[in-house]
Amino acid sequence: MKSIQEARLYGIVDLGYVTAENVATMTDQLCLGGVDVLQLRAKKQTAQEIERLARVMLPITRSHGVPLVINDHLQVAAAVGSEGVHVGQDDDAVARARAVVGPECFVGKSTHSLAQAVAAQEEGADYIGFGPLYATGTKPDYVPIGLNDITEVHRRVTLPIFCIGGVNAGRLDEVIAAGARRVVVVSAFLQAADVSCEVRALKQRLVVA
Ligand code: TZP
Ligand code: MG
Repeated sequence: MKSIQEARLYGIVDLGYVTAENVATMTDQLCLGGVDVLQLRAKKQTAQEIERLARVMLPITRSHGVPLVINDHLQVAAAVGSEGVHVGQDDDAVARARAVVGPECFVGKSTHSLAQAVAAQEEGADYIGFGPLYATGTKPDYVPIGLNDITEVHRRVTLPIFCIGGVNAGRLDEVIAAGARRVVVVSAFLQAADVSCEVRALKQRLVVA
């Protein structure tokens, strides 16, 4: 199983783009392409349905050695024994998440500013998401933070930092040039004509960077 510390490319199976019927195929394609970690993000589904989908994904992610992260739902993460759980600024605190999911499960946190990134590290998160860098339909209500703080966040935060929000193949070079070492890609992968090909191509450019 890959660790979150060594991960560079983070994919998300977001039910805003993927139907429940396609979750297994999409999971397999993303893992085949080479994502290092994969999240299940389902904003409109019930906890029961999310647990069902997580149980569909887990045998696939595990067969590829890819850790599965459950977004928002601590109880689901605990019930299925996922490798990770992810909380946002308005969700449970990291300590609360850890109390529910146990010591084996890593905890990630979304951050939208330098101050939030530093606070997440102090709170004890295992990794952070940092963004949205660009405006994105996947998280439409957020003001993009741009690329200017990427270098500084890497100075102040020693945790793995996954830059997120509007990242795609066309923007990867400028995101890396701004100081990013790890990225999350959602819609650009889920909407690709050939998902595993898109992942593989982007991963190659990230790994050498
Ligand atoms: N958090 C910050 S931006 C974002 C999340 C979940 C969405 C990223 O999706 P995309 O499609 O890669 O812009
Ligand atoms: Mg959340």
